[in-house]
Amino acid sequence: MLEPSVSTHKNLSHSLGNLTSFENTENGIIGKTEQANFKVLIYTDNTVRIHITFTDTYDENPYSVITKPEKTSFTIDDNDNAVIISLPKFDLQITKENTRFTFLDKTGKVINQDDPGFGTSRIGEQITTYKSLQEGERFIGMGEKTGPLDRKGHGYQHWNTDYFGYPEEGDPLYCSTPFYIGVHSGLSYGIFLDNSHKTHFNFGASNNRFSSFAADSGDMNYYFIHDENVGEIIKAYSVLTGKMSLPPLWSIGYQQCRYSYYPDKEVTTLAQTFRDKDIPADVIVLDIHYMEKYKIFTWDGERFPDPQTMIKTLQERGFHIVVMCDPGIKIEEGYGPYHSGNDEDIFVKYPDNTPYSGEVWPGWCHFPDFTNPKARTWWEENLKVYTDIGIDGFWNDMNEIATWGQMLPELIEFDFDGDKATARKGRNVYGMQMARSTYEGTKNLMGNKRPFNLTRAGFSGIQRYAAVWTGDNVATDEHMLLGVRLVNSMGLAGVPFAGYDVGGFVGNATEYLFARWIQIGAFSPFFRGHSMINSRDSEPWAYGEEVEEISRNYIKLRYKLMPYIYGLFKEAADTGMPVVRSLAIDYTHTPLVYQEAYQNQYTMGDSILVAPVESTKELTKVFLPEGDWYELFTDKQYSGDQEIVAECPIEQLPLFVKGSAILPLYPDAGDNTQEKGDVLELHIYKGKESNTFTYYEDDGTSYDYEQDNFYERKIDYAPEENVIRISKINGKYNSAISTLKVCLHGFDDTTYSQNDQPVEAVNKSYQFVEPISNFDPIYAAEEPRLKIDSIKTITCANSDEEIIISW
Ligand code: NBV
Repeated sequence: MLEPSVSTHKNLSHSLGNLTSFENTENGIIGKTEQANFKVLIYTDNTVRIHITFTDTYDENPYSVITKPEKTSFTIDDNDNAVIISLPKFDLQITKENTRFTFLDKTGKVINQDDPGFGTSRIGEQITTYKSLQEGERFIGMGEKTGPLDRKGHGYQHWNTDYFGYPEEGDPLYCSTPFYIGVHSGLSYGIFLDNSHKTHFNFGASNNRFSSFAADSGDMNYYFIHDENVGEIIKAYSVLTGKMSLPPLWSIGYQQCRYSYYPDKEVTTLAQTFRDKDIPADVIVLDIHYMEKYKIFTWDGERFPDPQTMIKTLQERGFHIVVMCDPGIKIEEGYGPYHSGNDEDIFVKYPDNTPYSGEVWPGWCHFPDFTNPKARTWWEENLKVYTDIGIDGFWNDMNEIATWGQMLPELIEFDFDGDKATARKGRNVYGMQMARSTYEGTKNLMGNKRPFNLTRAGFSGIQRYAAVWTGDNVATDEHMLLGVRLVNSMGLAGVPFAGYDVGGFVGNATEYLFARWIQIGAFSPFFRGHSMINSRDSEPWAYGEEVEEISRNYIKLRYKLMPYIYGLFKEAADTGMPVVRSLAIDYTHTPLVYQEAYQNQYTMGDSILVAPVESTKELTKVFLPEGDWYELFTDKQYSGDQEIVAECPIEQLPLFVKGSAILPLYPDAGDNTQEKGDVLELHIYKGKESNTFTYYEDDGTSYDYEQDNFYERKIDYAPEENVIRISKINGKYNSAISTLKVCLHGFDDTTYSQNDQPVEAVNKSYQFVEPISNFDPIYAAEEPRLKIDSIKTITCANSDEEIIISW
């Protein structure tokens, strides 16, 4: 084999060359190589930024990273061969020959290192960093990317793209988050390439030597994160790019959408049908047909003569309305936003200063330049037509920018907050800046109310402004499972609030496909049924009685679990930890997690394991990772670290609860998220590890929680002490919960006490879901299958005092 040597060819690829000088700065070093300039900036104990330019200036993306380097203790050692920067969590070694970067853990193990032959180099304007593949290395994350959980052997691009009915390996899709996590030898690290140009990632695809990341232009500007585990890496990335703000509670209830519900009568009837059929729901979404000829900020006067009254009626029935807001502004004499947009000069332009026109739903349109602060203010002013009549949910579609022909000219120019950029740099952040304008604008307009915002396109940091859904999926089993992977992958990339079109957007779902999708969707952060124009009806009752019962059961289960789910959203808002977690987060170094058969499994929080399965299967293999597990519906116990065969007839999604789990639940949840009842059940599953969960409640709609107006109780389960502690109340919100029921799963028959007084632990059977009608006569005489024979229930008044249950 030829020994690697540094390329000396002219005009082919150019590498950094030797390190020629460097100096210490407050936050790291700045240095020069024979070919380039670079900076190393230490952000926190676990995060360092490497910024390399082949020019004399540094190119920045002002939109993603919201933090500055913190005061962190580090040392710099300059020896003959290398500069070594030691951070609390890892060391960075920069060789003087060829300027190669190697990251080592505190025991000296290589976490990540430049390919010795290539390091960082450029081909023309394109700049790439090559990393040696490590033994057994896997790659996860990258957000909305198709393909397997372990991305080893695959390559991807980030270039926001409208991809109708994308195939199973289709790439790139709508939303770009150039952040991945590498794992090997018991170690994990994250790399975020902070460059909004088109980027390319290669995880050992068509080569067995390197992984690489490249940008078509701009600088090599990446953040390297290393910490104990994947969760800490996601949190560190969320420190850099920001966290989602706590969404309104109603937005995590069930949302019903289609392209499109109209006229108003259909919308109100739809809402009433949910109530009549006793299927909880919080939201109805209005797609493009509510507008007059698809013109944003207008209403079709025939279909919706009096939107204000319609919205009021729906609100009285406990519904919120989300409206579609596309970016295209129709070029039409007499259309207000077209004139005001022109007058205020806020449209995206060609270099000759004429506005760019692209064709989309309303016809030929101009597009607000959301990277211009003036355009953001203009957008906010226009959104007032919605907020004035009580609309509190918004949906940003087509913001890649999608236009007929799908060839957004690269020469169009964006303001880029005063630092002009062409579409080559601006395209990937356009959707995110639209989401920002919508979120910040409606937040200002709505006073103390939290808006909900959903977007299709986005870039790293999008979580600060919107939930993201996976666009135009297809009604097939494969797409259902792909959607799960996409959402899990978005969780790995700092976007906790994500979901897919339940039932599939393109095509027609079969009865059982819809049933399965609703079951899985009930365990997705964003939960919305949606389908394409001219497809079959796709509401929970549109697929026959059996599927209607299944849908009701699982939607109700979601509402019962709302205190658990809302608690996870609060955690996500506080830390960036995703609501749904690929098993690769908590069981990173367990190879079975990455196997094709198990790669779609995930946990909601860390306690409920969901095993998504096709609609056609009645039995499926499930991998239970280490720990003790209970089947949710029956309490059947399993020890972990084993593959099992689980039953999954159509009414049953395989769901498991981890030993030591604490699940708060509203047994009397009603029509929507406002109706919680006054009982809180705390389901505790006997296990070996101690565990804590914080029950969190607030008014669900306002920002008062920022002023302590919340209700919080910490629940601790300490098996080694035989005790469950429910802390005193924290916060000043007045909860309507008057009764606490502690429901013990797998606990022994023994004497239980509450605050040292003996207390009765009543044995009861329990059902998480209603038995479905007997569609099959064979089961006619049978007891419900999905039933727990006995749990022990201790009922306590919800007093302010600490409650201690012991045995
Ligand atoms: O607004 C219509 C649709 C919408 O229903 C869908 O969810 C988006 O992804 N939209 C795309 C535009 C056209 C789709 C063919």
